Amino acid sequence: MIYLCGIPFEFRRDTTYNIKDHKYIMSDTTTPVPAQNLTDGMHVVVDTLKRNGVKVVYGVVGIPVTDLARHLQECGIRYVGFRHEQSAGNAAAITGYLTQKPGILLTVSAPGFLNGLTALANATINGYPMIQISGSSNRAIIDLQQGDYEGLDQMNVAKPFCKASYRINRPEDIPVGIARAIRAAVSGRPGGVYLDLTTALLESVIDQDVIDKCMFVTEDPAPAYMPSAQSVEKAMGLLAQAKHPLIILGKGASYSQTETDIRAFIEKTGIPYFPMSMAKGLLPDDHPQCAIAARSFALENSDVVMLIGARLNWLLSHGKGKHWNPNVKFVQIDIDPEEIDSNQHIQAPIVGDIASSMKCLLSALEKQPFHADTDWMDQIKKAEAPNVAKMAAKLSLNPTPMNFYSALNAVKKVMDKNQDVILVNEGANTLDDTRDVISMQNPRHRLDCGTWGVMGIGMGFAIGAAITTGKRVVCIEGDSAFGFSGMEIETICRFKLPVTIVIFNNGGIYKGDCKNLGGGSDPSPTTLMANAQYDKMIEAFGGIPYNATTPDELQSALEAGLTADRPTLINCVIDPSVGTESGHIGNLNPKVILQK
Ligand code: ADP
Ligand code: TZD
Ligand code: MG
Repeated sequence: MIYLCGIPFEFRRDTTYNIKDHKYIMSDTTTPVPAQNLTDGMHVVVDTLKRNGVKVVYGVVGIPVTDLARHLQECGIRYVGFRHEQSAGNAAAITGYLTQKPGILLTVSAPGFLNGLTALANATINGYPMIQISGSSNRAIIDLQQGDYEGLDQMNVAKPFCKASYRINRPEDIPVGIARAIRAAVSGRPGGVYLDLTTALLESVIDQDVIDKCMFVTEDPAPAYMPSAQSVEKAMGLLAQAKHPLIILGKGASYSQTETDIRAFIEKTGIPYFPMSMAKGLLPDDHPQCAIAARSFALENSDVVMLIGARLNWLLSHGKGKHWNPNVKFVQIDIDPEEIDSNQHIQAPIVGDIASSMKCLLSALEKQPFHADTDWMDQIKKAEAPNVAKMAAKLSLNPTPMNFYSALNAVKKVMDKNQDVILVNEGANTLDDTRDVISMQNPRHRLDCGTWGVMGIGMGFAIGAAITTGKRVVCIEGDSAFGFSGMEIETICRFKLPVTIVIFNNGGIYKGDCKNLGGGSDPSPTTLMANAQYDKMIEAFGGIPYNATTPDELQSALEAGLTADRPTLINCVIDPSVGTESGHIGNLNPKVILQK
């Protein structure tokens, strides 16, 4: 430090590549700059995130981002430290889904980055906006593959797994780099973005005046995308003429937070609808036009299906096959023009954001009202009746040990009285049966494995949802599914989050009573420990443990969990013999002829 006229001055340092040391280094320039006017890349990153409205960052620290996390806290951004980057990434992804703003994941270089990448890819596949910000090591050494500490060409590795992958190399590019990341994450179809911050960038020193001149906040990062008037008109014509119209709501509709207009359109047209898994609750599941209990009948018999934020992917058997009327015509509202015709010919595409599109549809309906034939709704209700009776019969049984349905019957009693609780759900049977049994009454209250059917979202989603909404969260977890993110119960306890975890412990992946076909003493590929006491795990961190072997015990443990002042974990003992291989999607397994 030097003093000129009593004012402390420092030499400004710029990032340059030093050939002798094979390193990016800070080289002193000859221009003295007042020390109070200097800043560094790390502070500029934090400042830019704050100005862009980032409230929470999820991550795991280490070289070179530990101080970055400290500065986040220092400037009032909440930092939630996890035990594994994948869970932190899942928390960021679900924050994006719930808020329409990108959730932020912070990771260290190479292995930390890769641990987070699964969550980034999952976010991209599902349309959750998030940004994975990762520290990275020395570019010169990485590019020549000379073996740096945690060296990896992260920006290029990330590219196939996200919407966009950027690296910021100069501190004056930080505002524009973060703006590009935010826009890429939330505009169009939302998704994951990777942002690479080198150590050299984080420690680069720059005049605050220079930064002030290039600093800005993104304006309207997800602009409205109006559909064309002709596309709306064509869709309305098709729907008005349909004898058996049907609306399918997907998680794009939930994401768009357009439930009021969607409900108005459904009620004014009298068209039956059903929600995809995470769209449950967008309209209450007990809505009189909800056809969820007659899903197959509705699909087989509909002549015009309108998809609102739902893709014709494997979850809808690609819009063809025995589940579909072969002559069905489609209306599809989607923000992504490339989604149209991706599986089936879409006769009436509406390319636009759902909020704008629903407004246009409602005003078209005002001008030319129509109402679906009420006989069609009656047919659906008739088709529903035997399915509802079948489910009631399943729920009424009380076997020992519990099966999925008797356990879920107990969960249902509690959830029906606590409709504002957010439900996180993963597993195979545990996923499918919970979706069928537990009705949702509020939008964005059911968070699950999504498009990939991925295991491991449980604790990350629970933490992200609890932090973002402040609401209580109940996780219904298969025993295998829980294992993927189970260590995060320490994070849940450390942050004192209102989370209750119910583990459906049937001792295995799908079921717990499978045999080793080789006859040896090793457990079978699907076997886990049926006698595992998962409840003991939460005791280690000061949470409240429960063990439930009957529906009554489960019900009272869950009720207690929902009013407890600490996180709770219920080990729910399920008969190891009752699960179905792969839950409801066993048909996707390769068909081979078993020898035994
Ligand atoms: P689900 O699994 O519930 O069927 P998908 O994730 O397959 O839902 O589909 C969601 C669709 O919604 C995606 O094709 C996506 O492009 C679209 N989408 C997401 N947000 C919007 C929005 N705001 N406006 C229009 N379409 C959207
Ligand atoms: N790994 C990842 C990341 N995702 C996956 N979907 C799987 C593996 C394969 N898998 C499923 O598709 S479901 C499942 C696995 C391992 C677990 C099912 O067992 P569970 O649930 O205990 O969670 P049930 O109730 O016993 O069926
Ligand atoms: Mg299981």
